[in-house]
Amino acid sequence: MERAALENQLSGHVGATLAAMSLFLSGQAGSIKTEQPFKLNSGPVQIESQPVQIESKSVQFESKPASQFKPSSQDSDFEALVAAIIGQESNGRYNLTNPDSDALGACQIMPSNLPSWSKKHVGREVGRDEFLRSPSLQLKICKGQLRVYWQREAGKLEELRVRRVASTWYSGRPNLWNNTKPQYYNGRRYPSIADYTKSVWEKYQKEKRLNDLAKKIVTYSKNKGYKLYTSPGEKNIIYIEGMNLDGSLNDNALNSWNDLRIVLEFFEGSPKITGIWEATTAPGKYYTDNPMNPQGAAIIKPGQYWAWKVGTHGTKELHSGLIQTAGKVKVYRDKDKNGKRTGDKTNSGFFGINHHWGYDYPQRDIKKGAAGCLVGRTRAGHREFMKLIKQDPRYQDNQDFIFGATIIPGSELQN
Ligand SMILES: [Ca+2]
Ligand SMILES: [Ca+2]
Repeated sequence: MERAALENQLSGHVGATLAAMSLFLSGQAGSIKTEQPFKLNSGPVQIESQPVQIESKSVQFESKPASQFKPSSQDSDFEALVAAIIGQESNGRYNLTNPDSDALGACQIMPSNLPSWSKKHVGREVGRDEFLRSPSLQLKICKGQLRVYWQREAGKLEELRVRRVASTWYSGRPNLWNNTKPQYYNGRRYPSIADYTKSVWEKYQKEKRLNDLAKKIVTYSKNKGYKLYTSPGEKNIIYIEGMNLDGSLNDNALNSWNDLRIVLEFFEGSPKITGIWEATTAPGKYYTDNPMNPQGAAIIKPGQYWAWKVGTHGTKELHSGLIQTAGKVKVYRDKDKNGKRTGDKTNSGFFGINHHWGYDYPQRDIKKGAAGCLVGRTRAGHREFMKLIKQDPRYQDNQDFIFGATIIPGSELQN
């Protein structure tokens, strides 16, 4: 029934994914003088609205149960640095080349460094074309070299360490990490070193917050007896209620896109958030006040359900979504129209509780964008979500694959 409610009003704002939130700050002309010729090592900053790309999808990992995952914090800090550099340099585009410098790949390595760095980190010289074709080679070489710089800065305060490594990556010189002089290459302006290292530091912190959130989801799921799939490429779909994109809690008020839609995957046994978007698990005010069902608007009960297949959602603005055709879900009926579950009756069944998009409605107004479904705010974000989950090998093997989703109250996750 609720699916009929998702008639679409067009409007509004372009969505902000987490990636888009960390837009690079452009540089201000500064007064510090660079004493040696500037050795630009990297390409332009790529700004795209995409889920955070953390690791190459083409790297093959062994699958391990979540319970065996115990990384040292040291390693996870280094992994966050690598992800931050890749995010800064290319936003995860392994085939990228820079038109000014010919910097190569996801980490934007200079071609002049490739022979020696590849020999050092993979034991042989790797050519330009092979390098660009192989994300796993790129990662080995990039991580090998970054680890040299990372270890060189060991013992420094975290921010200084990260920014000195970033400065070395960008300019060849750690001491210039706070240099605000604008940089040029082939007449084109690039960020100052200070802006570059600041942006890498911000990405690094965001990466660590997401990794912390991923670990909390794993711990919570284990405690609840929820299933998480850990084999390569398998996607776990999670909704967290009352949580912002930076992992902080909000008041989960009625009629705001104040929940998260997350895709969580495992790499080498380690949980990673590979997609995160604004969402709602609750109906907006319109359908709370004007429910499709006389017993009240549906608010899905937190839990884990196996209920969805890929299909088409909507009546006017048809789009690919996850459609509740494969299993029952339990919902509260918000008969008292207060947007809260407390005291409401529950029922279980097929209610058309689909995963669809929210027509780019403003962050603080759900309008008619949600009537009880699991809704990602923006069209673009929803397309990214669908593209990502369709890469799940189980779906690739079987288009009738049944997707699960777990709905978690954010306040429980933080405990
Ligand atoms: Ca909410
Ligand atoms: Ca209620």
